[in-house]
Amino acid sequence: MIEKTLSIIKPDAVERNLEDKIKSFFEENNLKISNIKKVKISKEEAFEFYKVHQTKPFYNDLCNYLSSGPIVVMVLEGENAVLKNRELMGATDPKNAAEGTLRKKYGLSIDKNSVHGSDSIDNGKTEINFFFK
Ligand code: IDP
Ligand code: MG
Repeated sequence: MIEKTLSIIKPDAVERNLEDKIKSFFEENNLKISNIKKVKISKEEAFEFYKVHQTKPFYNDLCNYLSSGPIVVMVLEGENAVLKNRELMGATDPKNAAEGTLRKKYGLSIDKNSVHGSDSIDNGKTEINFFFK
């Protein structure tokens, strides 16, 4: 099934100029970038975006981090895009990410793990709508 999912290139990766490499990696793996923009969000917006994590001990740091610098938000489209993107990203903690995944290649730590990806079709819709109204 052709799906859409939201991908974010997080501040650590934008700062290291990894934008083009990450975009090419998605395209080489048959995920089309159908919408893209670079933005800087406020801490309040980060709180809203990550509200599913509001009870977690790392919520405040996570929201500080996502709002700390420019990010690139993208809609990825393709066959099984949600799961495909999760596979290309790798595990949340780069230490556990499989060889060849984005987080293995570029992630610095569990918080500076370079990319975000929606974890379900429904959350993908909500997240796409958050950035591309
Ligand atoms: P995901 O990004 O792989 O979907 P989630 O569990 O949804 O992982 O967590 C969202 C983000 O919160 C992660 O990408 C990571 O940056 C951060 N995070 C998750 N778990 C921890 C933790 O235990 N300590 C610090 N940051 C965390
Ligand atoms: Mg998640």
